[in-house]
Amino acid sequence: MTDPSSPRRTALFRELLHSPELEFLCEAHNGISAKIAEEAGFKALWAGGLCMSAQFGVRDSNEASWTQVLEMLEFMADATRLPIMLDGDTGYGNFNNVRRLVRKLEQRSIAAVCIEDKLYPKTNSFIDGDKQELAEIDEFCSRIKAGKDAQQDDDFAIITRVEAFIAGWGLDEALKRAEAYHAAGSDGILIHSALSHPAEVLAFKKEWADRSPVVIVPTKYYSTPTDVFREAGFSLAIWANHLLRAAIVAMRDCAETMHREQSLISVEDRVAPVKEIFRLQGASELQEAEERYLPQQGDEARVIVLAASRGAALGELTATRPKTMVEVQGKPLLAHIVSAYNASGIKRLTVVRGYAAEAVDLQGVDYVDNDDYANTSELISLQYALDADPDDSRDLYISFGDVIFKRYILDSLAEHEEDFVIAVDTDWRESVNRGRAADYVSCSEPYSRRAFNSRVLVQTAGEELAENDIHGEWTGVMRVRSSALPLLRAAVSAISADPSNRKAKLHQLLAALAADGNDIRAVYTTGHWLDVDSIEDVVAAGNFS
Ligand code: SPV
Ligand code: MG
Repeated sequence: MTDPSSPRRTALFRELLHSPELEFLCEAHNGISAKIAEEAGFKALWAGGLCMSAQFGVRDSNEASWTQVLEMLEFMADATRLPIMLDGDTGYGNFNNVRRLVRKLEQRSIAAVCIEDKLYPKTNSFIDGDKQELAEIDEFCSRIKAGKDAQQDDDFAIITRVEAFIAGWGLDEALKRAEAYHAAGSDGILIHSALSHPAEVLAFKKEWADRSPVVIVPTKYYSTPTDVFREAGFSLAIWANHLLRAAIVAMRDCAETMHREQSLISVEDRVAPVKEIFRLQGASELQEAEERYLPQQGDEARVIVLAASRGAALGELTATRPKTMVEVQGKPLLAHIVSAYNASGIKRLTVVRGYAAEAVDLQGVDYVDNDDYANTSELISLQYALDADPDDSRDLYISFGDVIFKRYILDSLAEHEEDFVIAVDTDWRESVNRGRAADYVSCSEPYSRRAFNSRVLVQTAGEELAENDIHGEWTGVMRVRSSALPLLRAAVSAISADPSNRKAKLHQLLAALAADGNDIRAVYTTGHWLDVDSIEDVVAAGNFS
């Protein structure tokens, strides 16, 4: 959106055009080059046809459509506050195309357009210029008149480019044309020359005097001292293609070096730091906007991972490290757990360590130590973590340090609104058959296709439930709404207050919460998680995918 406090770009451009000083326009061909030219101090930009088409990788022969050019201009206008003059080639057609072009340029805050007296499709003036056909004077004047009639903003400028010298005609033809264009309403004349000295443009300026501002493009007569242009009284000089030419040299050098050396070592210091790209893009503004518009960190969930136990059944594997650091598929269980949460966008994890705490050293997570791990169990570890962080502003996930799971389990817990949500595996019989300790749950209804859609609540939980009452096995992943965290803290404290509960497990907490009438939503899943209690489990985890 245009900042109403900033001056209109059309007015700025008109000021430059009529300023008594020689002013300069720098070529730009996309958003970032426009920004770079602005930061260098230029007061206006030239969106040149040569460079705009070249950056698309096509020829300066109207191969890029005018709407493709328009789209790029929009990026350029957004990237800077500078007035931009479009090199509008021949106006992309006749009077009708010019008036539509002018309307579209004004809609995109472009300050001026330059049109040249040739025919569509045009050819660059430096390619066989003397073979190029000029437009009929009257027909070209109709383009100028239609463009001027179309503009809504009185300050929008139409500069007309006289190609008489380029096409091999002399000064008289140039002057005749300039006179006609001036009479048709042109705001200034761009007099172009392909000579390596400024004789043609100086001769024109001398005769033209100050009938209207005169613009030059000294690409070919670059060695002329700028004071010569000043003294002659030119209005604007356009450095028409130099940013692109600079970029070509730099890009080629970089590409060739990387290809040759198969390494970045020698290019790193010769290229802009990535941070510089961010700055030019205005990345910091987006960060500020995110703070203003997006829910803040406080809304993001956090995780407590209970990882204090050794897992003695794993024998040698846990001689010097706890179960959570046993490796499966090349990394510790804990790293799998952290990855699953991170992949769901949850970055704040607190890991409760106990046995061989020093061996639990993953980066990027916080640690709380349960030094009494030998005499306590899951519930007391949870209490340590809750006590260490009184912040109840985010939802909480509780996870066992020896349970790995597919990320979708987290996503399915997040879908439900209840204060407590747990994932319950319907494939529980295997655990019963193998006689292993598991957190069984009894629910308001067993798993069925119908239960998939209904609100299944946990009625109780325990390791010793009667087989008839079991509907599933808790996977060890639980979600607690932030609003229910005070309730969770109270339930944990109530259980731990009884010294006989030092070894309480979390199924006891689930049972107590359910018994108190709290809704614990059970989300049925089948498989896709694994707890590691034995050597066979470690082997099975190797195939977990
Ligand atoms: C351009 O920059 O596209 C121009 C100037 O029109 S010139 O290439 O010299 O024709
Ligand atoms: Mg051009």
